[in-house]
Amino acid sequence: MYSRRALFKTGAIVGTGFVLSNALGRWTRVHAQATGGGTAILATPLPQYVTELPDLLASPLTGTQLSIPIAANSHDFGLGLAGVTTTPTWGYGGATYLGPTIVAQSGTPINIDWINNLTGNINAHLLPVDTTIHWAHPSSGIPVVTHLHGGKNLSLSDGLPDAWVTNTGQRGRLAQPATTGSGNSLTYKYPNEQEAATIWYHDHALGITRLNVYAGLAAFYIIRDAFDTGAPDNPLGLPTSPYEQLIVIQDKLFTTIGELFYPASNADLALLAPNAPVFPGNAPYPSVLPEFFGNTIVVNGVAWPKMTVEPRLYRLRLLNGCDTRFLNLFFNGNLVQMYQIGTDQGLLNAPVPVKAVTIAPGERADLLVDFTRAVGRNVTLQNNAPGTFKRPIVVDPKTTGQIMQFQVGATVGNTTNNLVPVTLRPPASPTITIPPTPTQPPRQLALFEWLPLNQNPPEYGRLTPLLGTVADGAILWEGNLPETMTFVGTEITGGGLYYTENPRAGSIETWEIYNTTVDNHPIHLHLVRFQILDRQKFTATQLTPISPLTNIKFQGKAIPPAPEEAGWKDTVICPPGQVTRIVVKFELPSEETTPAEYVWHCHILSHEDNEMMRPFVVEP
Ligand SMILES: [Cu+2]
Repeated sequence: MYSRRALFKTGAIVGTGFVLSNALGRWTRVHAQATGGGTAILATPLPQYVTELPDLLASPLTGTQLSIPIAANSHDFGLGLAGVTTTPTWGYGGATYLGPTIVAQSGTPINIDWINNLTGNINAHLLPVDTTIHWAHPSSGIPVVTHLHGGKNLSLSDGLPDAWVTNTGQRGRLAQPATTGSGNSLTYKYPNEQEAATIWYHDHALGITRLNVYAGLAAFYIIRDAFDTGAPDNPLGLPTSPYEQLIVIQDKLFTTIGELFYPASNADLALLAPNAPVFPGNAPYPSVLPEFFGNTIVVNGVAWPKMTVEPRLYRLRLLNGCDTRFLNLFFNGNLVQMYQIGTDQGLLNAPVPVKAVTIAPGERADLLVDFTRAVGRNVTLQNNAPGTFKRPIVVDPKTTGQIMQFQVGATVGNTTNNLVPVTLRPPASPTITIPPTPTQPPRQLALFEWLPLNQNPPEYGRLTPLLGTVADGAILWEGNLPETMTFVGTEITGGGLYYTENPRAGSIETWEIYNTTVDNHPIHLHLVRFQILDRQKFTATQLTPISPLTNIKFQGKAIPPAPEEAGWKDTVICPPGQVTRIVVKFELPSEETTPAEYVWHCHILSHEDNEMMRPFVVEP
């Protein structure tokens, strides 16, 4: 392990007081008002419930030797704009947007060649790229790297942010050596040594993930096993295709000519919400945002789709693929009954009846949805989560409050697997017991947000979200690189502290994540699955908002997860002012050797791109 050195040079606190991140003006999404000279943002609403939901399980990739190019394309989002047929996009494997669903079998490895066919330099990106933040900084080409989110991955095949590759053959410091002629690909092996689960693959290139994903680089990876087989005779009695559907929900902004729009300046934001600047006057153009919220809901690549269903039981496997927007999903009335059957990393012990389902960016919810009583009706899946719950982001009931519509027919074509199972963990399948017993003392970590005054590379005083530890305070992502960031009276540097989290292979640790910010943050750990132990309010003393936490006092009881959250997870919502405790077993794939490097980070893409990420290393 690297030596632990004091990070902080705490100087005099300047100014008249602390600038609290919640005192910042945050932008509020309102209906767009196109102004002269700027790019016109599409005013909503667009036509809704016209285009049928694409079936992402209709033609999955099932091979074990795959070659998946990443390329520019054009896609019909079903915007219904006069004169607009398609939108410039990116996709995996020839898809016009998103990518082919990969169906893997537990225990059967898959090899994938990820080929970067994105031509041109960074100014050829579909979206404006902020090159002033800590990012991949190739000297040519567009960097991409594919991470299998939820995969028990080999470190060199994990898709770490520094493992990017460009079409011109440039490679990040953690990328594999070039294996193909032009060197524009990464050859990854996925052991699939894990239970059936709804996992997904998406771009993870350093400092540009939010834009690459927004352009289209995300898709499902479904792991099947002996229980959740995906076949009609599966021993769990779960509905199967076409009664099983994969649903990825994203929010977007479009211009009036149907192009994707991603704000990058105060002027851009003024198009959306006048008088809501978020950047200091000296911010560069383009600039990373504190958060991104769109006004158009896109499901499986279609704006507000419909799905024609039968009055029977369906399995809907949901993914929040938004940059920042949390989702709290529900049906009005009581004609439709929902049961949560699985979380990020697999099935619960038994179905849990739910009225609503909350998923943060990166999280998945596996549901059974019974349309039997809605025969002949149109029922709409709705959302009422206000931004990240703590932000003044208003949900418009007509736009971001609507997800998609299910148009329920009169007759059932097939009654197979039409009953909600009693158990999802038959005797042969290990049940989930909470919590597993830790073998190590708790690891105390913390989430921070503050305004750096300057940074090398420059940060221009923009709000910066950071990870760190209770004892050290905030630490830069890749803390041993020659970077510093000066906050009000406080400079933090790497100081050789490349990583602070060094679990031993096979150990079981409790991670206590203290959230000192005003935001909910969905925290994701690569490699592992974990369980939520509990959450508890706390107070602590800090010299500055990025300083170490002392004098921690807990308030009230520790609250265990609700039954529908008490399954295997890889991403957990950490509420502000609370410690979120998770229990993690650091189990490596059988072929992996130590030390093996991974990362943990916030899954708000605008946060992970702007420093809210840290390496962790599994040691012998
Ligand atoms: Cu965050």
